[in-house]
Formats: sequence, C-alpha cells, structure tokens
Amino acid sequence: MADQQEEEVNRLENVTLNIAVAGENGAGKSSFVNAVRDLKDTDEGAAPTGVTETTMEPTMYPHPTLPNVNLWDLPGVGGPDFKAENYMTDVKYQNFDFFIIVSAGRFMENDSMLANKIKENNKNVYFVRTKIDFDVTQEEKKGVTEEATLQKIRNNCHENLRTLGPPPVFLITSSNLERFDFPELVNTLERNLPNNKRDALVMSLPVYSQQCLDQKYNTFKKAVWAVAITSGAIAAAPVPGLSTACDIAMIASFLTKCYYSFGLNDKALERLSQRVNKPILAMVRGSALVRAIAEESSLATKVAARLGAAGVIETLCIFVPFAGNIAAAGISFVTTRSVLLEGVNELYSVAKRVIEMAEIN
Ligand SMILES: Nc1nc2c(ncn2[C@@H]2O[C@H](COP(=O)(O)OP(=O)(O)OP(=O)(O)O)[C@@H](O)[C@H]2O)c(=O)[nH]1
Ligand SMILES: [Mg+2]
Repeated sequence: MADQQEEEVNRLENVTLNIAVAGENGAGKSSFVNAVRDLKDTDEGAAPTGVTETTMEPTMYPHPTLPNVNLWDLPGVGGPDFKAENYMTDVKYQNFDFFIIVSAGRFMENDSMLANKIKENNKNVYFVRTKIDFDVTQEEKKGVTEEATLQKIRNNCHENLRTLGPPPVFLITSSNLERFDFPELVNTLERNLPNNKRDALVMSLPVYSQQCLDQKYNTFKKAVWAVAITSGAIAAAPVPGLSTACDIAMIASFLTKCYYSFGLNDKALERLSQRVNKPILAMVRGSALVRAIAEESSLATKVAARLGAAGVIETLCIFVPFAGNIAAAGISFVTTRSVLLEGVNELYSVAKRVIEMAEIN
C-alpha cells in the first residue's frame, strides 16, 4: 500500500515530459517555445528570437514552474546538407516524448523527411503552421476574410504534406495562443499521451481558454486525493511534529503549483492584461489565498521552517485562510483533502473571474 501511495505522488511530482520543437530556420520555433512557457520573448530565461538569432544546437527550456516539463528548441532543419538520419541521432531523439514541426509558410521537403524519420523511430509528430496572424492581416488588406485565409492555408499545408497522409496541421500564432488552433493541438497531444504525461501537459500550459482552465481544475482536483493520502501515510510515522510539518509544506507546495498553473502569478497576469488591454491584476489581489501565495517567494520552505507545534495552525491560517477550524490535534487525511480542495476551488474561482474579465472565449 505504501508503495502504491509513493508511486502515486511520484507520478505527479516526477513525471517528465520532453517536447521537441523542430522546423526550418526562422520558422518561429523559439517564439513557439516561449509562448508555450508563457514568456515574452524579452523575458529573462526566454529563448532568443529574431531574424538573426539562429538556434545552433538543441537547447532545453524547463517549464518555469514545473521543472520536469521541458521544451527543446532544436536547430533549424534547413540547408542542402541536411540529413534527417543524422539529425535524429544528433538531437538524441530517444529523449523526446513527441515532436512538433513548425513552419511559417509551406512545409518543405526537409520537414517531410524529418517527419518520416520521426515516425520510423516510433515517435509521434505534429505539424504546426505558425505566424497565422501575419497571413490573416495581409489577406484582409486584399479583402479576403479570415475564414477564407485559414481554409486556403489548410489546403496548402495538406498539399505540401500529401506524401505523409496528409496529417492534420494546426494553425497558430505564438503571439496569441487563444486564437486559431492551439486548443485543438493540445487536445490532440493529450489524446496521444499516457495519463501521467497528460496531467503534466495540462498543468504546464498557459491558460488560453475557459476549457483549458477547466481541464487544469479537474487535473488538480484529481491530484488532491493522492497528496492527501500521502499526508495520511506520513501522519502514521512515529515522529511527533513531523507529520504536521510535512502536511503544511505539502499543502503550500501543492496550492502554489496550482496558482502558477492557473496563471495567477504577476507575470502571467501582466502578460494577459497587456494582451487583452484590461487591468486584471489589481482585481485578483482580492483573494486572500492568492495574496498569501504571491507574497511568499518559496512558500513551502518558509512554512516548514516556521513550524513549531504552537505555530502550526496560525501558519496554516495565513496561507489557507479558511483552514482556521483545523483541530490542533493533527491534520487527518480528510482535513488535508478538504483544505486542498477548498484551496483549489478558491484559486479556480479567481482564475475564472480573470478569464471572464479578459473576455477570452
Ligand atoms: N507575426 C508573427 N511573427 C512571429 C510569430 N512567431 C515568430 N515570429 C517572428 O519570426 C521571427 C523568427 O522567429 P524565431 O522564433 O526566432 O524563429 P526560429 O525558428 O527560432 O529561428 P531559428 O532559431 O533562427 O531557426 C521573429 O522575428 C519572431 O518575432 C508569430 O506567430 N507571428
Ligand atoms: Mg530559434
């Protein structure tokens, strides 16, 4: 039983997801990686982008808040000397869960060759046609509707990739993931991932729609019981004081993860505010839980460090305001579970208000 519990927590904490992003030089790979990590191109830790900022070797970009989810920005596949075979070996394809091939215009022969190699190596490959915002704007100037432009691009991509099936192509723009096909791409990725990796993916993506937020909410709710069950297991350990310390650290760490995943941190909110041109940030500070998490840089460590038998309940009350009625006798599985659930619910309702105010779908 203990093994099972440990495995469940490992499943949530330690599952790794390595996503490879490939494509021609200048296709928009680095920008895509930044968008998925919810970073602006100019943010610290963002992949360098621009017409001359060529990515020369595979570079790993860990997710800002889920360090086991990594996006790999691969070098361009262009050039006359390109060999799909060498490329796959050079980038150590075994390490990746799946590949995304990005193109800003027609998919080229190199893209198809690479896709074939990826499939031969039993990995999934997905096609993303990016910079759609640019195409739509250009075509609009000529009086072509957005719908007609999208259809034209879809047909064109299918034509380019006809030797491959033709596979589905997802139309996106890195400057605004909620427009176009990004949600569809995520649904498809999810369908093809094993359960544990699917959860990691859902938790890691920026909030780009109400549906996406709901999926995250469900994933965190599902995770609650596993976290609570482990805290129950620890409570059975014969070290007085330790169990509560672990519980609180675990609660704080779990809710912090949820807070980031729901996009409630300053950076994510600022980015969203700018994008939709609305002052969302100030409103969110109305939630005591959000404030408590935002004000602590490493909540879990601080909580654990400050714990003494007497301080436990007060500490918990600071971070989880509605937990004031927890009995000092100890925190049971049921209590931990309800504290976690209430925390997730509160964060969800704040995130939902943000989405409503931002008027995303
Ligand atoms: N309008 C628009 N421009 C984009 C989009 N994605 C990328 N760009 C621009 O396209 C240029 C190239 O983007 P990068 O992300 O650096 O491309 P890359 O594939 O990483 O390039 P290399 O590393 O050189 O192979 C940059 O100037 C980006 O700002 C997009 O969705 N829309
Ligand atoms: Mg690049």
